[in-house]
Amino acid sequence: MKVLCIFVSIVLFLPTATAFANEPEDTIITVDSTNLRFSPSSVTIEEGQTVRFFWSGQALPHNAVERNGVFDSGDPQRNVNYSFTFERGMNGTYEFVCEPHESFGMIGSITVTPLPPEQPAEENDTNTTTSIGENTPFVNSPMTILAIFAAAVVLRRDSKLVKNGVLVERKEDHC
Ligand SMILES: [Cu+2]
Repeated sequence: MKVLCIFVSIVLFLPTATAFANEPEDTIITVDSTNLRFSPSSVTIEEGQTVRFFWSGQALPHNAVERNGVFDSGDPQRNVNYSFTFERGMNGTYEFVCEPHESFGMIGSITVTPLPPEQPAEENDTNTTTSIGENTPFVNSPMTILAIFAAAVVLRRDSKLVKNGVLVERKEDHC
């Protein structure tokens, strides 16, 4: 029961905690001072992250078109603010060009790395107590430590209930 309590608490806290801690800024690609290059011209992001093509007041109109049509900022313009999010499963390398200036080498690439596979909840059920300590990538997050602390509080509250012999069934409802 204790193990279940810890497990449920962590599962409830963790998704929001990690999403908050790792929430990425958009990766911005603009045009450099030569007017004929993307800057940066190659970026690496993770699945789920967003690339934003952003420039304003350019001397020349530009666009960003992925070679296979995965994204397309539209007609070349001096002011562009166009975002594209690479969803889970879209890992790979994407080459894009500025159509009017492709022949001048205005080409870029985006490498999207895969996220680790989503773990089914049952996997952790039996050895949650030991895996908390060993799972260092998660423990790094302050929010995770908070979640574990919250789990400990829940745990203490539950054992009090058991000690007093009060409403064991309500304890289960709680968890
Ligand atoms: Cu261009």
